[in-house]
Amino acid sequence: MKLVLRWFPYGDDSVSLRQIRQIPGVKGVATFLSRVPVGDVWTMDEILHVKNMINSHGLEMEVIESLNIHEDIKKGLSTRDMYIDNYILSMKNLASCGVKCICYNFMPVMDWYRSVLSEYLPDGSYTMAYYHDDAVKLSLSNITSSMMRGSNNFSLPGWEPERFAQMADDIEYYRNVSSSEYFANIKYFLDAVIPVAESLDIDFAVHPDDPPWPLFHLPKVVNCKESISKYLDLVPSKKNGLTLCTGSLAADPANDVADIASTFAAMGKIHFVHLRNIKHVSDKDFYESAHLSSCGDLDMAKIVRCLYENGFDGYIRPDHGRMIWDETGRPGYGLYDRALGAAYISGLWEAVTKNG
Ligand code: CS2
Ligand code: MN
Repeated sequence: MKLVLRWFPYGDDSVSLRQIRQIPGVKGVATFLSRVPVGDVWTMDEILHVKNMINSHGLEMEVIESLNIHEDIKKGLSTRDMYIDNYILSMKNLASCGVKCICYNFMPVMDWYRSVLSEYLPDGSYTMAYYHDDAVKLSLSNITSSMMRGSNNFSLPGWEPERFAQMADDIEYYRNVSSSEYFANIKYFLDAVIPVAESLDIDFAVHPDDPPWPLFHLPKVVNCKESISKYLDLVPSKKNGLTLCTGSLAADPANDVADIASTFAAMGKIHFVHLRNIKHVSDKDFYESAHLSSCGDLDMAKIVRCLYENGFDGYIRPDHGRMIWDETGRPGYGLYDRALGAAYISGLWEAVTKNG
């Protein structure tokens, strides 16, 4: 297991590489080239620029989160072949720079969504939360403006303001796309990229839908054990794997995350883990708690044990943290609570490896 932290380059992070280097146990960062427009090739120059910066702080750049997929690929438009060619070139360049794992998602139009980006908790911290009734009654423009307002002037992955103009049309477009058509578009993409991942020895790790139920009637892709299997079976290969995001999957109380961890780790299909905890206030309402089992609904020790006992040997990162100790920054991505999460994960891992 290798512990990493998510980090955003180009000055778009309140947390520095120097600070990350000082978190015990953290070996590297998961990062991405946010200034390359989605669909363009990640050139060697640009990758090396970021990699050298990371390496010069004694950290590794073995995980990319995310190499995002152009909407034309998701929609299955005729332009998709060009974007897939670009994607493959980016993969090749990343592999030559030592990248071993690519996290991505296939969610249409938007990445994750929370209805509250800064909710006050009784212990005086602030966290992100999701209230389903609010989420479904808001218009898209209410949602985009609340994401903008809550962003603290940092880019929120998947919610880059330049995408807002297109979002309404895209949502309309998907009204006529069935789930099976959408999965055919996924398969078309995976058929092209997985053989390349095999030849480059790069692990490909799809991130689950977050939240795991439809908003704006958009197709859902990876939101439960069955849909994970369906996705991974589209192109059977060790390289076609999963980012096990515990908080995303656990938002649906029907999902048994420990069982999902055991099942797919045993198949060698979990390449990357986002280990975070959430606390439900009702079936579809929750807030993001501190990482400890005692703070949320997830049995984090059990999940770690399931991963370990089933041979998991990939990357783990703490996921969203709360804002504590008066820190300000990108929602979910401050230093302190994620550092506590990292220390906790290291402790769980040491315990399980030493005690079996
Ligand atoms: C992340 C996702 O912040 C988050 O919620 O887990 O944005 C994740 O990076 C993407 O879905 C992966 O493509
Ligand atoms: Mn995640």
